[in-house]
Amino acid sequence: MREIIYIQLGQCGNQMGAKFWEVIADEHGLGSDGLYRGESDLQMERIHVYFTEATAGRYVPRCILVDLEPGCLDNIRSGPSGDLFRPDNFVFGATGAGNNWAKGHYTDGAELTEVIMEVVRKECEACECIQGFQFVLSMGGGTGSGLGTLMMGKIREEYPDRIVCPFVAYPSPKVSDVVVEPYNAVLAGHQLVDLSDETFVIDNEALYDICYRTLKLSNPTYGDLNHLVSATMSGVTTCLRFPGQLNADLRKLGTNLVPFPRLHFFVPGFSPLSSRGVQAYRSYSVHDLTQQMFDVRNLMAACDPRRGKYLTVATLFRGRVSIKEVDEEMLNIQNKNSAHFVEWIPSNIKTAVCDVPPRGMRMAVTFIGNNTAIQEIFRRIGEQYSMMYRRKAFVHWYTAEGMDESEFVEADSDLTDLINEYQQFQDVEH
Ligand SMILES: Nc1nc2c(ncn2[C@@H]2O[C@H](COP(=O)(O)OP(=O)(O)OP(=O)(O)O)[C@@H](O)[C@H]2O)c(=O)[nH]1
Ligand SMILES: [Mg+2]
Repeated sequence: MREIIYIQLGQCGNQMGAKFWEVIADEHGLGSDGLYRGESDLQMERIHVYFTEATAGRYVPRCILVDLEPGCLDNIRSGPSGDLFRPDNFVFGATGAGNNWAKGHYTDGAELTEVIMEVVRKECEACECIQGFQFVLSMGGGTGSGLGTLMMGKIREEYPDRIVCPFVAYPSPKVSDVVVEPYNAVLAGHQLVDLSDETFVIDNEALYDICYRTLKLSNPTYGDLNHLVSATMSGVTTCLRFPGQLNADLRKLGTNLVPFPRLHFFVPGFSPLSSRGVQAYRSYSVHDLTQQMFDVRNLMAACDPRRGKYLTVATLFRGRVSIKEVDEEMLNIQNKNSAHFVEWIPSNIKTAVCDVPPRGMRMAVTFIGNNTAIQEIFRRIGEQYSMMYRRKAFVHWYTAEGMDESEFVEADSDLTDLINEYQQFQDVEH
């Protein structure tokens, strides 16, 4: 068995994570009490990747819920899937990190790491052979980004050969108006370059635009944004959770998608898009889905792949689709857009098919792209960062937590290097 341990931190991490667990528990036939009521062997075959079998046929998410304040975890506990989680796996502090990365990383958060590691160890002891750790967090707050990246470092030390795979939400002024978010995002991003093997970049700017423009929601809530996130997260983990060959574990996914160790920031996408509580009324063909998934409007990160090049791509069709048709459509789209795929990695698009569609849909497709255009997100945040840092605005909040000011400079220059590396591979001809 190849188990995954899942750690969700901070408000955003816990809200997105809770939604993910609701969706996948349902996909695997589990009720909110963790009991199996499903109808297909496919649901059970690899259930151990994400769930531990407890007593009396109950399945429990292998999930650790962390926050530096209790409010969000209280909501989850009393919410629709609150009973699903193991009560011992809720780890929380009293006061929050106040949107300060240094508080999460160096002071208040650091005090909680041993407690969290104890829970991690207990989970690991109950596993046969863990494949890796997934993290879910926001880049813009203090807890998820600060304590989250600190925990990645601790996990790296204690489990050096396991895969670290975070899902991170980048901040957007369209969604949140906390002024220091670019600081937190750049400081955390610097850590991700080294500590993560495979990073899924979720971007609130893109989620907002999808809700506003495509789904016509004039005032999107976090519930609306997280509906898109949970559809995407359930999609990208399908290969890990259901039987199949391609990208069947985190290591294989990394081998196929990461051509250079630092360039491990993926743009996820999903099609068809639908809003919460509304099912897709249209029925889509494989052709429609293939066209849509490569469309910039279906990507969960605000960057335009037409301005960059795909290093690698993994796609996953779900539902009863004809594999022959999928192959033809994929070949077609590659031929038409060959200029957007680097020539020096032959067959850099991998496609898998899983028979089980998402709930309420006949078929759907998930997309994972490693595209050099991801640099647009780093540039956007980097510019906001530089404007403030030029005047050293708000820096004292960080140094007051014992953070050395040089870390601001290092983090920024590391991100500039990363941008340049993407650019360099974008420019390579052969
Ligand atoms: N997509 C999405 N983004 C969220 C959600 N909740 C918060 N965010 C974003 O996350 C950032 C704020 O981070 P939080 O996760 O609230 O912060 P935290 O990790 O709890 O840290 P502190 O509250 O500072 O201790 C902002 O960019 C918000 O827009 C959510 O449920 N979904
Ligand atoms: Mg918080």
